[in-house]
Amino acid sequence: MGDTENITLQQGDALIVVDMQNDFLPGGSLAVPGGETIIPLLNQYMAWFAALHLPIFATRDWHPANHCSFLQQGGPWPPHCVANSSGADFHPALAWPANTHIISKATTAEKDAYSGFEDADLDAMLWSQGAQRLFIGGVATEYCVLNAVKDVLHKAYQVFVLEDAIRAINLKQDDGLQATQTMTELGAHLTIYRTLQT
Ligand code: VGL
Ligand code: ZN
Repeated sequence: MGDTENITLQQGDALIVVDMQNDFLPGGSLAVPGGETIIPLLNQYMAWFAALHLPIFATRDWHPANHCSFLQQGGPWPPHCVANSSGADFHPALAWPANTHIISKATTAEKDAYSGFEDADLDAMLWSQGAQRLFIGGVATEYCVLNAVKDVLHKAYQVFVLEDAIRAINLKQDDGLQATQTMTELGAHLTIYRTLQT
């Protein structure tokens, strides 16, 4: 499990919740098994960051109906998260604090983007909020979470992966575990709710 030292939340910390949309959750077209089980804990993380006036960002996959990652266009995935469809909506059980910033990604047909940083918006917003340490949870561990973590490490943020609030698709059995290992090898810290403090 995660690093055992406690982490004190402070100014400059930001929370990023990755792709908690209906299509990525059980019942959706590209469901992450057990993805809905992390919702209560994500709500707790969000409430805590909001209470400390720390910024919260939600990324969402937001594809046109003819997106290049869809099977009919020769891509690897069934259609998912088509902009303005119910599958693209955030799961209704998520309790977003009032000023959550929403970042849409992979919004054009020709280009896929597993990370909310490829379209630059998220980086600019984090920068303007003075963010230095990013706490990242959501789905899917080995796609969007992994790629978001890689991107932010390149940009010299410190990264804390919320190990108890991520879930993997696991097309291959160990994809999620391997992604978690890769993230730590690249310099991300693993953390769990219990180790955070104020
Ligand atoms: C994702 C597959 C396709 C993700 C997005 O958010 O992890 N996975 N598009
Ligand atoms: Zn997608």
